[in-house]
Amino acid sequence: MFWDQQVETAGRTELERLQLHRLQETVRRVAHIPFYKQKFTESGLKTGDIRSLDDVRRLPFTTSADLRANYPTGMLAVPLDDALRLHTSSGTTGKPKALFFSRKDVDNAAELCARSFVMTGVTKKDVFQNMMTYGLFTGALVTHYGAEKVGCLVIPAGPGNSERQLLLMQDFRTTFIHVTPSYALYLATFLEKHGINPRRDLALKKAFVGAEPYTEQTRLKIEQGLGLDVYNSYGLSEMNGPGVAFECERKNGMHLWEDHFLIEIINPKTGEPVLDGESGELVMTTLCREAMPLLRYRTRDITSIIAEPCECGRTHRRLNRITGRSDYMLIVRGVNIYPQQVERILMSQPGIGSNYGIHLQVLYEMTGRVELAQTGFDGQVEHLMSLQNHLAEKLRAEILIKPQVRLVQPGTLPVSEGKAKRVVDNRKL
Ligand code: DLL
Repeated sequence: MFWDQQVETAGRTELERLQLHRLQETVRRVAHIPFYKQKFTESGLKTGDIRSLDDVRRLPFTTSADLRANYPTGMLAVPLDDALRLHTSSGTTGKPKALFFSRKDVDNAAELCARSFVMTGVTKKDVFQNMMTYGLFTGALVTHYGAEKVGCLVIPAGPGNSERQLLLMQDFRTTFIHVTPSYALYLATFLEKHGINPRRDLALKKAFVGAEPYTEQTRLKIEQGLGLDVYNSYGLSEMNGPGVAFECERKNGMHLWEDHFLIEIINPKTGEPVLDGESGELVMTTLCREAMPLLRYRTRDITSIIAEPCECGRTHRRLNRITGRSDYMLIVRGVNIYPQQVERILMSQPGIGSNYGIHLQVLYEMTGRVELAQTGFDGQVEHLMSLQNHLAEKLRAEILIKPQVRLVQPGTLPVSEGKAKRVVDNRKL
């Protein structure tokens, strides 16, 4: 199923020609923004110097620190009057990033979400319960308008309040949801606790899951717990929010909409491109954004490109699952660890629930608090001890250091409504 078959299946040559044209336009559009003007002057770059897609490497990088430094309106490419919507992205420290959308940007963002939904078989007959947070966060509004474009009935539920979610899903026969992995797992446990068998009692068919990294094991756990198909949904506020890259029906990598974004994968340390298929940091240049175009934005997300054509017929290349952020990597006893490595082990272990946290208190110690599954504890302390040990050993094999593992009762670790905070790092480094 296609929303815009011509664009989604355009030949590579045609797609690249369009990209170059849009890149040249974008460079012209940003040239008067003081931040870019100064960068161009420093490197001696003239707007006419971009003659091929490879010339993108002559353009300066943009970082989230640059967006913060130019807060609130320093990166605007249009008069404020032409901005229609503001979103922000808060990140971990300091000022938020202000992200402006023109009327066309709002429409394009919805268009890409419509494409993304339809490629998994969504039609206007579907009922969409949006469990992302409504507000300054892009996660809910952007997909809301995308699903309305398709003609779905949209229920702007937001996250949390699982009793109400259940009621809405039952009464309005919700067929698909958009949700964070952490809330999806929580919801699955909630349904189990309330004796709801989703396949029998609900009409759910699909969940678009994103806004946070998660593993293939977590996908399976959500699919089993909610009785539906999970499709990976990737995006970032700087690039419209959700709808940047989504999975098609094959569930094998996310098609990144290359008519709207030019992508590079670089070595985060050197800034140089990595070889095709190798893992590195995703860098993106907007090709259609009017209000706030960005050149070579450093996403910090670690992934790789799947260059092989997809069986679905779409020509837009796929991204592999995000395996971590270059700035979320933990270093414990000199070993580099991504939280996803821990998650992969935990989620494939029988008896283990859905919630966990990683705590770093003192320099050389890592503690994992892990919830048991509802049926995970048979009352025998020795079984608990042996499961703790078993997990610690499995983790050691993966991350090369042996953490302390503490198993806790199901439902006792904090659940966040927005993005989950899995890692608490209180080390004084
Ligand atoms: O999270 C936009 C979004 C909302 C995407 C809903 C998908 C669904 P930000 O708050 O700016 O925007 O955070 C963007 O979240 O750089 C990734 O690190 C992470 N992220 C988003 N989607 C995924 C995903 C939204 N599917 C940051 N897998 C990104 C892994 C993801 N990480």
